[in-house]
Amino acid sequence: MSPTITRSVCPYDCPDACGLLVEVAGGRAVRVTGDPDHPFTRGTLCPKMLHYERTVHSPQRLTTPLLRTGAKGSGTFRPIPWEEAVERIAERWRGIIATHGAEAILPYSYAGTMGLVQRNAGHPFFHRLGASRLDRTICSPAKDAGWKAVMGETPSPHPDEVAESDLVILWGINAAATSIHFLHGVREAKKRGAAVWLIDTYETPTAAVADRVILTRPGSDGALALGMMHVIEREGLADRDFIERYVQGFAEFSGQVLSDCTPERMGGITGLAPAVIEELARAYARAGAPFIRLGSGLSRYGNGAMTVRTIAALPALVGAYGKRGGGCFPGTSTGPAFALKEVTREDFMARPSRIVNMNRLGQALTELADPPVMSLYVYHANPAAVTPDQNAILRGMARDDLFTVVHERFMTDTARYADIVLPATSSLEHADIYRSYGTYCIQRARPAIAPEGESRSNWDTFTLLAEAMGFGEPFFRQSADDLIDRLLAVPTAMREGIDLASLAEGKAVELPLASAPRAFRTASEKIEILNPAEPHPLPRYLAIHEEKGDLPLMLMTAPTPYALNASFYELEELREKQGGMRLMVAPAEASARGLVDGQRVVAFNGLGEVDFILAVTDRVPAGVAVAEGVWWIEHAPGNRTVNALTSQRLTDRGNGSTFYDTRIEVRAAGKGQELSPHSWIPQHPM
Ligand SMILES: Nc1nc2c(c(=O)[nH]1)N[C@H]1C(S)=C(S)[C@@H](COP(=O)(O)OP(=O)(O)OC[C@H]3O[C@@H](n4cnc5c(=O)[nH]c(N)nc54)[C@H](O)[C@@H]3O)O[C@H]1N2
Ligand SMILES: Nc1nc2c(c(=O)[nH]1)N[C@H]1C(S)=C(S)[C@@H](COP(=O)(O)OP(=O)(O)OC[C@H]3O[C@@H](n4cnc5c(=O)[nH]c(N)nc54)[C@H](O)[C@@H]3O)O[C@H]1N2
Ligand code: SF4
Ligand SMILES: [Mo]
Repeated sequence: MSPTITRSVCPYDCPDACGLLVEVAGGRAVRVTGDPDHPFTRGTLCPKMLHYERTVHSPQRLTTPLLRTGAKGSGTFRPIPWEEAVERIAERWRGIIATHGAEAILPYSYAGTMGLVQRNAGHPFFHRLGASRLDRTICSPAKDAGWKAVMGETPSPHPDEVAESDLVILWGINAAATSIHFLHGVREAKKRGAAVWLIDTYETPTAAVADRVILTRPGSDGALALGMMHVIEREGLADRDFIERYVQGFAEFSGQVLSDCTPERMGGITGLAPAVIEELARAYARAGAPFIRLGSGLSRYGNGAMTVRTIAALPALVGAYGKRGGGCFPGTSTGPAFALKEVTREDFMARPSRIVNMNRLGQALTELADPPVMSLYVYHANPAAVTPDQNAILRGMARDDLFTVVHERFMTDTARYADIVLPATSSLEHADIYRSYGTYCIQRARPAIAPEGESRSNWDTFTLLAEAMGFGEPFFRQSADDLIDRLLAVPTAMREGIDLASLAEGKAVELPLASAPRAFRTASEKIEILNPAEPHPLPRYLAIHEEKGDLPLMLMTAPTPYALNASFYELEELREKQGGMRLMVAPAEASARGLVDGQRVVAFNGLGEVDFILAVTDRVPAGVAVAEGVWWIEHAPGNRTVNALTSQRLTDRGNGSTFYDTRIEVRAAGKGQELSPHSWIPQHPM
């Protein structure tokens, strides 16, 4: 029988949201390719998704519910039927609610799947239950806060507009890993003669497309932008006319802040020579349409929101926000395209319940009182791997009195600590509707194949749990497709005029770009360099948390091209491409410690110790160490992974994570200190 082809969408937390073509034969996905009709991704896929069918039909997929039979974390379970699993969960929850109240139950979810219905499927259920709410701030809320302080709700340009720029700055973004399709427009710009700069803390694979690689000290990019703006102003290169018409507070900024931000002072903070800052400022100001593609890494510091805010001011000085091909692109805000409250149903809450910051899960599980967290329900997230302060989380998850349910596709580090594991469908096995944070496309996906084994989607699992908890609302008896239809039935300004027939066929459809150029959607209708609503009304340099830390290396917990957060570690070929769980350092840092390439080392700080394989490379400057990827413990050299080194401290604004604001020291893994990969004994902090 010849294969049938179904359109689908890449469900992962990636700005590109690729269109997929899925070949199905005999009920199995046999090949997955890029959809050439997708307006932004144009038929190419990244290395992670070239064999999505191997993830979907992996022999490691969970196919039945499991009940824990051994110690927590041991990974010993026995299969049980769904009815029994659901009944056990409902019974435990009833008991916990009777003793501690419903806020003793904490849901934990993030972005294993980005589809609007499956991603948010638990919200109505937990709102109805009265459970604690989760503040989902692990990714980039500081970036959003910093951007909004200057630009409000001003939409970003179309990502392909970068092709019309003559100076592209990839600022704190490893696009070769995290947004490969954006590089299409960058290459087009290069063909037309544009220069490309990369500003990062080490030489990432994205350096291959850059003409110029500028390495700043971690967390210091705000100072670089301030130094550039000082030079632009001092040398009369600012666009006075644009500033007068479209910018609020430039005179105050120039007088109170910029005057002190000499290249010498800012060079001291960034580690760049003053002459380099001057050169960058002149080239930036002289470009016809400079385009900044802003990543999120630089916002994951104690000063992250302020850094983004400062960078967002730079294009205003030279009028780049008014030019086609110019300005700044932090991502797209396509949230208003759908009335998501139809899915999340906050109105199901009898009263507003407690909010727990997801970055502080370790604290929540070990320290929270009134009530303590007595049950954790994790779905499409892997907090034991991806969330800061792994030791605190594992200590919490090892609590015998904590009732943990994990809904997963694989036996992750988190699932190993569950009392009950529920098997989840992959995106090819359930329906959803997708938007994107790097494009203006939306797309509806229908299941291409039947669920593997007894796996169920997030939505279908919450309908079962709702029934078991006796929730009578008809809302909980709908199918995922009913809910998608409902989302599409509620009109929004952003979706006005879209091609509904193509959407129904499963094709990617672009939202029309709502705003005319130079409509700045802020309170003042101007670019707000001065924002009186902010605690600091003007941008300025703020220090990072670890500025005065006593350990010598700043740890970059960066993305790898061959995994996505802690996803894709089921595929051996991708693990091999990463070359194992490595820590990269400069030759001088290795030799100062008597360490050599390929050796097993221990990275440590006050929070934990993690074994890595050392990679000595001059792509990393002195003072920095780089750990790409968030490995599963079962594939790590030791018994912890990178987030045993990261802290629960938050960003200046937005309550975000501060993964990169981390200091470590490194030593050789000594005899007797070798950690066995399967010793699942939770450590106590040193
Ligand atoms: N292959 C792959 N793709 C991914 C992911 C992945 O893990 N792997 N993750 C997905 C997710 S969840 C997200 S949020 C997105 C974006 O994920 P992000 O983590 O925002 O990744 P990038 O935007 O590429 O930015 C990270 C870059 O910032 C750099 N950086 C860190 N600190 C600084 C600094 O102080 N200054 C400067 N200039 N640079 C700094 C890091 O070295 C790194 O190269 O990518 C998504 N796509
Ligand atoms: N050291 C370090 N840590 C990081 C980062 C980093 O760059 N460095 N990045 C951070 C960032 S930006 C983010 S956004 C977070 C991401 O954190 P998470 O969203 O928790 O990360 P993922 O690894 O993508 O884990 C998602 C899990 O969802 C499962 N899953 C996929 N689809 C479904 C489904 O339909 N249903 C269910 N029930 N499960 C499903 C997958 O099997 C996977 O194990 O990680 C953060 N952690
Ligand atoms: S992870 Fe990103 S680049 Fe790769 S297929 Fe998915 S959407 Fe496309
Ligand atoms: Mo993220």
